[in-house]
Amino acid sequence: MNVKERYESAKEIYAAIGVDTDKAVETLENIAISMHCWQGDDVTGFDQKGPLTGGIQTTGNYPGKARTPEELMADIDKVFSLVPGKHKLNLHASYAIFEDGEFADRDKIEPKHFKKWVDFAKEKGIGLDFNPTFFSHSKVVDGLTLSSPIDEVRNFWIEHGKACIRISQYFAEELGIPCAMNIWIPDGYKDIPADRLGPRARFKDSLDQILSIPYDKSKVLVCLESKVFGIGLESYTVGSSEFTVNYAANNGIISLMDNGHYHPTEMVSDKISSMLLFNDKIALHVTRPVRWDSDHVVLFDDETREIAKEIVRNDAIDRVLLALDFFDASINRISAWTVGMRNMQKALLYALVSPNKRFKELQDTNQFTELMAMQEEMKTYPFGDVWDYFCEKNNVPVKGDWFREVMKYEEEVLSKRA
Ligand code: RNT
Ligand code: ZN
Repeated sequence: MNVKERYESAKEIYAAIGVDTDKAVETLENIAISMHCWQGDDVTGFDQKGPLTGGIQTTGNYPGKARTPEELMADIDKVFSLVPGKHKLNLHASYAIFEDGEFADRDKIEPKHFKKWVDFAKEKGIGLDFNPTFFSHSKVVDGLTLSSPIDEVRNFWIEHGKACIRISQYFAEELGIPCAMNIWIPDGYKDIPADRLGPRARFKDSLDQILSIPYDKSKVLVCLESKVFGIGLESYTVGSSEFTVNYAANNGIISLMDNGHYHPTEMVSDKISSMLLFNDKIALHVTRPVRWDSDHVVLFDDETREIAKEIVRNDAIDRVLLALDFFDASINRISAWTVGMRNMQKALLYALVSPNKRFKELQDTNQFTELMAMQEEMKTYPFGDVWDYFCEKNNVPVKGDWFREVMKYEEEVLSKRA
């Protein structure tokens, strides 16, 4: 049986439990995931030569990492050719492109330093998202940025934040697609602080100042990402969950939850419903924490599926800004990206072909025996046939065929990068 025939058979099997697979496929086609540019070069960026700092880390030295904007764009292009549907590209400020010896520090970057990215996005017909880069820079003093007690340091980063809002609005205006701009700062302390309030008060004031510049809120969707700890910042982080959720709620911006940023048994999938009840929009960084915020590649695993279910069955597809955030330098980076993107889509499709209404009814009528039985049965439904059809319909390789393309690209392109 070919892909289409297998799909037709699967469609009948799903229809028998009231699931419309055609509709699921169509819905998935319209979900754009924001793909992070930083998987391609281990979060290095182009604006400075120093190491990755900020309590995050890439490990591994698989050959072939992108060294220039051209290489990174080519790699992203390759990934997009292997991932079904149309998505967004998520940039960091550190990926500014300077030409002819020109340089602007983070407090002085302008839209023109991202023109090449805009041209790239226009060519692909995709939107851009953005992130100020509050790490990997000499102005991060004693591990602090927007919460620094040193005025000069704090002001530098406030100017950076403002510059990034202007760049985000430029993206939105050029591309006609709103730009999500996510603020995450690494600020924190390795050991028990003597003052927990002061840094948070300074962070709050810094955010107020950044957001005080005029900008179009329908074009720039400012998000704020929390974190529980970082490497070398084990005892205290300024931008904790309580801080960011409260700040966002009180200032009309969007809370961003990264599922690597909580205690290991705390699940983002369980937080989504509460956040949806009190917010028009929420944002996510989907990643895979292994024992800590290790940013492993997103798999088709329980938590990814559970996150997808919460988005789909709560009718929140249009209210959740969905982005990926991982960086694995130990494997082929094109493959890492492709696996993560396709898995996020698989998780969404899996949720879309679940009889969600029926399951809710079972819960509300206390039929937990049947609920468990049915949910387990779903796991061996012909989901793969629907996924394969989705890939074929969207003109990307079916099953593992994409991997051959990656190997060919490795041989022809990546292996030539000395
Ligand atoms: C760090 C945060 C943040 C970064 C990226 C590079 O823990 O998750 O989102 O990973 O901005
Ligand atoms: Zn993140």
